[in-house]
Amino acid sequence: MSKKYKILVAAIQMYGALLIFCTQVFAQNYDESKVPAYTLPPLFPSTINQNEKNNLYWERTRRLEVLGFFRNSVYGQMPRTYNDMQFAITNEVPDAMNGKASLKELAITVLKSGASVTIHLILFIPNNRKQPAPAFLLINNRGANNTDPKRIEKSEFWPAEILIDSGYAIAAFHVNDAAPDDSTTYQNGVLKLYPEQLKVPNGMKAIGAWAWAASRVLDYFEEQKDVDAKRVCIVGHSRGGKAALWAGAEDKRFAIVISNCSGNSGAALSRRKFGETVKRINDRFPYWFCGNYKKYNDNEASLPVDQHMLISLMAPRPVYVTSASKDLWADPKGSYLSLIHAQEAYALYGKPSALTPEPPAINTPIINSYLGYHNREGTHDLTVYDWKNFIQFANYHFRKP
Ligand code: GTR
Repeated sequence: MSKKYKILVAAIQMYGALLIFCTQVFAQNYDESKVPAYTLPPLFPSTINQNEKNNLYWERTRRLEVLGFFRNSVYGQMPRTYNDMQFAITNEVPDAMNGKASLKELAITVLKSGASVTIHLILFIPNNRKQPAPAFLLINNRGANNTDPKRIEKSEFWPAEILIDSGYAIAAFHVNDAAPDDSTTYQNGVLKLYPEQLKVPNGMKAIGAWAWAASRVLDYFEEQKDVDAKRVCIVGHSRGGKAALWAGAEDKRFAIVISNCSGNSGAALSRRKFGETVKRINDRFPYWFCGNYKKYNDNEASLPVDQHMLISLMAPRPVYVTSASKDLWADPKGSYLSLIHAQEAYALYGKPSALTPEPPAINTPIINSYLGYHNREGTHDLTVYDWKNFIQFANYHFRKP
């Protein structure tokens, strides 16, 4: 091949790659007037009698059906069997944070059929307490430096001191322990216990594994006396926020569910196709959701669910959703609309919501409500502003002064 010809081929290849990149980056819609007309799947099918639309029917029948749709079409199955689980304390500091907190670092190891997975937990518990402390558990999808147990590095992503000063225990584990956040290695975690999941189109993938791990931390909380396992708030940001919602849907023991900037396949309605879409997320992160989810690429209207139904699965437990004003990729309006449409499920339990028909102004949180929300000024992140509102929300629901 001549040199000139090689240069020409390379140039054509580069041009092609640039074209694909541009169509991907600029193809998404950020224009509200271009949101397509859509019909959301109803909470109850139209065949249901009016007098069956109650919380008993929801709880015993319809909720399970909706949960099944999410398992089969979006997040995959949530296997529950294992042979053994072991909790080993690997480090303990009774007078951390100038004596305000006790630090416990733990290895939670789950064993099944000769395979094992270990989730490392970092936990600070307030020392000034008369009873087991309510807690926040973060699914950490960013660097481990954000949850520094030595507190040399203090990150807004996990402002542990603020939580301790507010009377809460604060815990975190890293997603990579449960499923490395990588398309080639995500199997090297929880899925070692459940390799059969990799062979089926509705099998668990990374987000399912992260949610699974959050439940094992809750198993640990149920075994000890420092943290009140009945008052645990599960928190996640972005991809971690998607996992937090899925954990809350699968595991009713999470008392409060908090999704920060979770966007597409998290809190935002998929059918709006605003910002990130189902196709974009599946193309870029094929290992997050089950194989079947790819059937809905550019085909959201066929999904048996939309994300308001994921929020509905939490009812009657409190849910707090956030957006950031400049994070249009995660569709702030679509996230708020999910909450609005989930109100129907909360109404079945007589749980009021203080949501206004239109999204609230930037930096105007809705706290005193079973469905809470704020749209923070700024970009895609988890900040002290967000955490302070989570604390207010938990204080309100746990009736703390
Ligand atoms: C983006 C992805 C989002 C969100 C985000 C994050 O690249 O498109 O769905 O999960 O990453 O986790 O920060």
